[in-house]
Amino acid sequence: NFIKFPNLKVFEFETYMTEKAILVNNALDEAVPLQEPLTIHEAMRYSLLAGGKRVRPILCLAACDLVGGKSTQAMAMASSVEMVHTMSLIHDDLPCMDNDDLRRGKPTNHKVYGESIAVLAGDALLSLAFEHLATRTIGVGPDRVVRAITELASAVGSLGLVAGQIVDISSEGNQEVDLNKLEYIHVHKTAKLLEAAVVGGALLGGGNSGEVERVRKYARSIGLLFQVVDDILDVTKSSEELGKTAGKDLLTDKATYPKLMGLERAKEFAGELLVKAVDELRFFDAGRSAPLYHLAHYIAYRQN
Ligand code: GRG
Repeated sequence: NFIKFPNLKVFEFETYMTEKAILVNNALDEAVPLQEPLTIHEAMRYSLLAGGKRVRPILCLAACDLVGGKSTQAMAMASSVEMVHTMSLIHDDLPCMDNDDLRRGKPTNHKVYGESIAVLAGDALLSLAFEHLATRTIGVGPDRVVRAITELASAVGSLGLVAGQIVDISSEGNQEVDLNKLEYIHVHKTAKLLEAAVVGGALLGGGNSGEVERVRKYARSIGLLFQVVDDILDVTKSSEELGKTAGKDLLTDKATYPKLMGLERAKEFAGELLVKAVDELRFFDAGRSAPLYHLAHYIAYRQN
């Protein structure tokens, strides 16, 4: 629980995560009240409040704190990023995409509400995310709010999440996926939104352009790290479950880091990305950067 940071201050990471997750959950609960038309708001709340690690909103709040801002300044952005993340999960689970029955340990949105409502719940969350960021951000000038909106929009659109998803879909069953293409998919599907969360938090917290660009680099490394670790967990978890040396990753067509570079090299690559990310933090006050330092380690060493 207690990890020492260079200035010898003790930072209690689990408490930090729990406290921030509670703040985020309360903000999300308030942002999407149960109102008429009931079914759509129920469906939006079902997926939004279904748990989840809340990594993106917590990164957003931590980046705001890093540059000396108050958490309240970035709370609307933190909620908006989680709304976008949740809508992408709802749509990703649809029969026309991954056709998944379970998400966050519960039946997927379309399994409970049907496909039409699941599509609309995703659309409504995406729209609300931008309205919420534009109208509910407090204590920040309009120029910075517009820049945060721009970061989020570009992370989501046809050069962001959507780009990653389309390249992923069109690569299915394709044996030719190489490391460059795999990196493209992960950067767009995963890293872009993490980047928007961190950069948005720093912008709304009052960070200067040097600080914002440093946290952008930090975010790019942890975004890719998140996915490399996901791929490694896919192999190691399923190996444990199957009691075999090769996990499900090695049995399917899907391109992953362990498959393309070998498990050991993938672990080394994850280590390199972690070092690269935390290196960007040495320019900041050690106390203030402790949350982002520990979040990078959490992403690297998480078990789910
Ligand atoms: C954004 C307009 C728009 C459309 C969506 C479906 C789609 C296009 C994109 C798919 C994006 C996707 C599902 C990426 C995977 C991201 C990812 C790593 C999910 C898992 O994140 P965690 O582990 O999950 O943070 P929890 O449940 O903890 O939040």
